[in-house]
Amino acid sequence: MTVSMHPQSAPDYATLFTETRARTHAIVAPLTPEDMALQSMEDASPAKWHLAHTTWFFEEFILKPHAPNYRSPDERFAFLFNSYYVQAGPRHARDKRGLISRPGVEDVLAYRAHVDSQLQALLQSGTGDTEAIHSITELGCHHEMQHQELLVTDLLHAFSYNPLMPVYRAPEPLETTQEIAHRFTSHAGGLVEIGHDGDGFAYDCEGPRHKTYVAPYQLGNRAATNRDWIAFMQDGGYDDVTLWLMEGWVVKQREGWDSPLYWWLQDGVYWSYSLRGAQPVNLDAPVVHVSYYEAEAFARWAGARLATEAEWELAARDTPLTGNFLDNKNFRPTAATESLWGNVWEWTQSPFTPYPGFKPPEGALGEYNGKFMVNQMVLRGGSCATAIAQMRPSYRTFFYPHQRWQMLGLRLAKDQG
Ligand code: AVJ
Ligand code: FE
Repeated sequence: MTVSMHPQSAPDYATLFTETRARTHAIVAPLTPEDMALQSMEDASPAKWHLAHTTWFFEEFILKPHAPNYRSPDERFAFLFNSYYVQAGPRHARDKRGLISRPGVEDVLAYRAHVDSQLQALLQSGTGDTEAIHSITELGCHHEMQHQELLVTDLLHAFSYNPLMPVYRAPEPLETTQEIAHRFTSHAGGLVEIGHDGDGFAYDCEGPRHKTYVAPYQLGNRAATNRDWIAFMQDGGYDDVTLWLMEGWVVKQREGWDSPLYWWLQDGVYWSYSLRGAQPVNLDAPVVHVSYYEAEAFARWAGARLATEAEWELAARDTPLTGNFLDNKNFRPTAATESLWGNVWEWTQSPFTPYPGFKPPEGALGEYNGKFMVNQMVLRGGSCATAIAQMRPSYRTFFYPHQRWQMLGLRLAKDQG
């Protein structure tokens, strides 16, 4: 049976905008200006930059083209806060974002307030190309939600370099959790359709909806847990070349990986660092901060494989959308459940390539997803850093196979029979 997603009435764009912007502010509320300037690597950005870039997005793609007489508080911000849109003009070096001390946090917050009031006024006025204004407002809000997730993961990465191991949110007592036995559930597959069905918001890369053949398959009832991962480690998983893709083995050797990111061994017990501080690893929580290479080796060790994105999407359509998301404010995975959703993004074996018939939109916004369709892998399901409002069965995110700083985990799959 397929649970159809609630038919969407026209969203209230002003409310979506207000709520999305407010959630971003809530995430940075506990941070100091020094926290907000840190950039720990090229893949990660300072919190201050995320605040400004998401604001630039609304300014560049809505206010400049659609608000008569709009004036930016500083025309030079476009150079600093354009991420990668070549058609939107030149931009600052991505790996040097942490060197920008000015504008300071206060100036960036003033930039946000300016764009907030101008965009609200435009929405209230009901004038201009309202169809474009509404659809790009919605895109801008979903874009900002993606950056809320990046804010969380980039902050964790930056804090992880601090020997004091800062606590972003007070730790909770270790959960007493129960192990859920791992088992496989069977799925019929068949000639099916996947991709966005046109109802409600989706990114361009989620369509066109199209037919694909899925052989009968089995899917794990839960994500791989830290307990499972320690078994893999103790069985020599990180030292057994036969389990690894050649590329993965090279990266593992070079980086000296022998456990997930943010782990260490202390008096015979594995500990990890999260935004809740340093704590012993929760054995029943999904493993997180593993690369595609590690996830793929783990699956081979377990006598299984990673799911394809079609397999994942089919199963997700029958699963109610509940789980540990950003909205739950845990900022780390909690004990695995039998939901497919939340906690950790799950690596699939599917490359991030265009669906049949995909054409990126014209203009700079066509650079949003389409130009990244090589060498990255699709992940499904959302994580403890994802706003639940972003999730739907067709949602596909993507990362490079060596990356680990996002909330990345896995679920096992198998061929039927
Ligand atoms: C889809 C998560 C890979 O991190 O660059 C943010 C999200 N796109 N701004 C990324 C995104 C434009 C994107 N990922
Ligand atoms: Fe962005």
